[in-house]
Amino acid sequence: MNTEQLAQILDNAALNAEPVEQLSLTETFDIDTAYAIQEQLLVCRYERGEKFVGLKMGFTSEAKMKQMGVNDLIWGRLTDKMLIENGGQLNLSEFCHPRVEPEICFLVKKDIDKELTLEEAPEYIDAVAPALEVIDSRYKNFKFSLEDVVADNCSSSAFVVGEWHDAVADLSNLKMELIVNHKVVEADTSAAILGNPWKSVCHASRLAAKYGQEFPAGSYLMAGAATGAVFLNQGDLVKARVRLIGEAGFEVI
Ligand code: OOG
Ligand code: MG
Repeated sequence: MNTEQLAQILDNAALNAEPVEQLSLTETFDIDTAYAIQEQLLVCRYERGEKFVGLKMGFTSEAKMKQMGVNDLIWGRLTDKMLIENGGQLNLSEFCHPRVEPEICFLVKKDIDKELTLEEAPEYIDAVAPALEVIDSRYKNFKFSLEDVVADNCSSSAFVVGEWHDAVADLSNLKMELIVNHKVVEADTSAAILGNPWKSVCHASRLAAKYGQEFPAGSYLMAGAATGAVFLNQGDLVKARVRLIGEAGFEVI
């Protein structure tokens, strides 16, 4: 099958909220082909009127790599349809088997068109916010190879961003908690994200440049989860709490 056909399978799985077999069980494809499938998958969304709003990094923490059995950084694209307003609702029936994880989100201040160093990164970022990412693998049993998950837009499905704060703060060691129904279910510090979430901005800039993805002012960057992800259930009240920068949350209906 060609990349368009493979993307179509994943797009249908997302639209129908019905997971499919891993592509890698029947197809052999490398990581660059996986990114080509991802790009094609986004074309399907853009054709339905969705708009690109940013990037997300994945497997930036040991906890996530261990949980999912993979060992490399990945990146995906976010659209306006994936954004749930802070305090809003997520409709469980629109997802296959969603999980949630606590993150930090950056807001891009000026177009990023090259690989940024850690020193340059703050110049390109306007603000940071606590955030939650909802990941929903389109593969049965949430099981995939690195190529599979990249083709599936890195399980991107929804995200929530809290209040923006000046991006001046040292983000390298902030306590991060995932709270479900008023109970802390996962916790770590922001150091779990590559030792320092600002490094996520550098990697995102490198990968966007490498794959020719525009990364304009006003884009979001989800830096990657600090902890493992947990499955969502109907009625859950979910919150991310990040020291100094506050909370973001939603309700599962
Ligand atoms: C892939 C997405 C990983 C993160 O923050 O590490 C990710 C997955 O776990 O399904 O978003
Ligand atoms: Mg994530």
